[in-house]
Amino acid sequence: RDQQSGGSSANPNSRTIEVLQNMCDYYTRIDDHWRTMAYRKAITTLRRQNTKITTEEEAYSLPNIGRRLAAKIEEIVSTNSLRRLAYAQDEPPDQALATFLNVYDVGTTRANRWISQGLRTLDDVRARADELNLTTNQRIGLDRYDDLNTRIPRAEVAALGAYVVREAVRIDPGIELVIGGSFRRGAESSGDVDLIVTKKGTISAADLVPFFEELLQVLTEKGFLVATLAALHSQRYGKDGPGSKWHGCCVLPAEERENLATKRGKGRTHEPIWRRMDILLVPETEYGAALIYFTGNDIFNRSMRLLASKKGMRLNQRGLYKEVMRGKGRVKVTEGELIEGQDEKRIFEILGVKWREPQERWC
Ligand code: DCP
Ligand code: MG
Ligand code: MN
Repeated sequence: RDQQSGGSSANPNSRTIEVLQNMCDYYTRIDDHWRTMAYRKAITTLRRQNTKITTEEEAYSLPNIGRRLAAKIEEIVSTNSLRRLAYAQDEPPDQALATFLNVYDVGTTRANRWISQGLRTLDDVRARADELNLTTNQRIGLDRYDDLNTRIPRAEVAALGAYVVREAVRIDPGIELVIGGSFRRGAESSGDVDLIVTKKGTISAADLVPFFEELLQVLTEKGFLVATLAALHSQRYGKDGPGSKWHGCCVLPAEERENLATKRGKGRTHEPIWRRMDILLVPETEYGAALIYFTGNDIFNRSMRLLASKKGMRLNQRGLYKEVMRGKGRVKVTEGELIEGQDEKRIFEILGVKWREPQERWC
């Protein structure tokens, strides 16, 4: 048709489209999905016009163009540019963005919204906390910002893990607990403590729930657990996803902090530092796959999963499966048959990957 054969430069709105596209690229960059979509739709609409759209009213009468975008179109046509764009192409203040992204439970959309609202520091956010509709977790993230952004020395990760082990075996001597994450990979310091909880004879995460609920209660009573950020969701027990995962914060008891400080040759310890802890409940049957997943790192995991899929298999935190059969339209026909879940080394073997010690899994 005309539009195709004429090429894009023949479109009477090509300059407008070009400016809008720059805006759209900018909003894509800052993860503003809502504006990205609005701009994309407006661009599509403009591409379909055979006449040049010059006024706000004209633009507004077209499908998928709102008031504000219509006004911008008029501005582009009359000035050959857009004031907003000059601002947009200045990247948002990097420092503020980085700071906000380090608040627990704050993602790029929220961080960028705060920036567009003129907020630049944590104190700006705190001052307007009431109007910002913060989640409970974001409040914790703000209140404990320094704590939660302080790395945990390896010895403290070990001490925090040992504390949980002590209480866990008191409840159930059959429980096994491993510290995963960067600690298992040998890191000198970690961002959080990742714990894998399992027990011989269990076949579902649900088997561990009664024990775990008791453990949480004890650890909370003792003042070790100080916040829950994400609890288990019973309807998702045993399913893929966060169903068997608990996220929260803990602190090392004063006594043990003294011990650590003495070992490091430092004097008295001050206030306790809140530490992030993630706990994964894993039945014995999924232990190997969970170990791989929770040891990471994330890039290593991605490459293992990619490799599995290239070999017609699927790897997730629960096991290694035969790839699902897909019928017409890529509809799943079967869930895929479990090949191996329990044994970490076997999963490497079946995938044809030379065994890598956790310390060798940095990517
Ligand atoms: N993981 C993953 N993909 C993600 C997040 C996590 O595969 N998007 C896996 C690999 C990680 C493990 O979970 O190693 C634990 O996640 P953490 O975020 O705790 O990351 P690390 O323990 O590796 O590092 P840190 O020291 O920052 O906690
Ligand atoms: Mg970790
Ligand atoms: Mn973690």
